[in-house]
Amino acid sequence: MKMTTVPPPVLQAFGLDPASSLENIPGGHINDTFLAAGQWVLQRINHFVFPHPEHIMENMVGVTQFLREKVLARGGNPDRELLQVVSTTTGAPFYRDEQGNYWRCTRYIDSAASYETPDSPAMLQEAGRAFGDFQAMLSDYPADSLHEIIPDFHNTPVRLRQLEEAVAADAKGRLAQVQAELDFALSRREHAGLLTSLLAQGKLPLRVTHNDTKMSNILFDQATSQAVCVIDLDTVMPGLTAYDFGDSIRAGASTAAEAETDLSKVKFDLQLFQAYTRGFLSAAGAALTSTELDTLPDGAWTMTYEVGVRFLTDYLNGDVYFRTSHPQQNLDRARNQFHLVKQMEECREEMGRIVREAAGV
Ligand code: GN1
Ligand code: MG
Repeated sequence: MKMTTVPPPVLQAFGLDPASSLENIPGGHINDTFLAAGQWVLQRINHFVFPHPEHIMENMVGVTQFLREKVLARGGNPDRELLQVVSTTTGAPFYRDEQGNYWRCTRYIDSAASYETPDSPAMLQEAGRAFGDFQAMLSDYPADSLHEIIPDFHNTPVRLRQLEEAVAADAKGRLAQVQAELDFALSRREHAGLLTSLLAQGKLPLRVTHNDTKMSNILFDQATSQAVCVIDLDTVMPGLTAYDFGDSIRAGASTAAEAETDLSKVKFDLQLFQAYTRGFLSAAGAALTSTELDTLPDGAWTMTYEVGVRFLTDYLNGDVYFRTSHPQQNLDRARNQFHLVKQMEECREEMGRIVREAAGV
């Protein structure tokens, strides 16, 4: 259930005045986020989705400390360029309240904002640079020390099996309404396993990736329009470059947000694709293998298809995972994503050409 406020003991646990001003920060489908006293971001970690919030926080502390050294070494400002985990008064990275809810606190980064969709290709190129840089900086992070926060998070064939389980159960009697979307998803089964099978065959390297690289997980400096900070480190885990690249494309190279229900406004935009690709490869490209480069367009297709499958699954299950604000929202989201998938299929070759040109190969 969505929390509408922060209980005073939570504020006290982080050494904050229990009478601090509180503002809800909207966005995100999973956690509840608040700004306290204009300077602290308090988040309730959804522990239905994340069964081990303590593992998230261990990963987050490890990754931010590691990145801090890197940012300092290149003369950057870690207080602005990185999330900073604030400990409780007893030195813990999270607090568990009397109801069993897990809370964390980070410092608020001011004069910066996040966006659902880019205002311009240049903005998306900046987002690409920032996510590429994030991946490049973590290239020598000890991946074995990371907890796998959600097993099979981007294992698309597993996501498809979960959809089939939801179909078999039809817990809310919604199956009859989703036949077209279901046919769409199942008819693409073969392609769904492309990345996982290349990984299993040892043809793609496992890297430390962010795994939720949507446009809104970047803060842009309001004065300079530069991407200052990558946020939402909940799903930093070993993964494929194509996941991070692809998830950004699905969310950034569309002319409309994921919440748009008028599909005539939802267009996959190759100019935006090119902008993101240029930004991402300018920061991460040097390290990528040629197979990784070849699979970047497949990453875009796979991540868009996968989240569509997840929305559809959740619709059938009765909206138990993603927060919704209207009854058919998960079905609407699935339609929006499948609409993009279809368009991506029509420009697979052009996407490949753009990647090769941006990589200079
Ligand atoms: C969820 O909560 P949020 O919005 O950061 C989801 C992502 C999806 C995204 C779709 C842990 O992210 O995987 O791509 O919604 N996060 C989790 O908008 O499932
Ligand atoms: Mg997230």
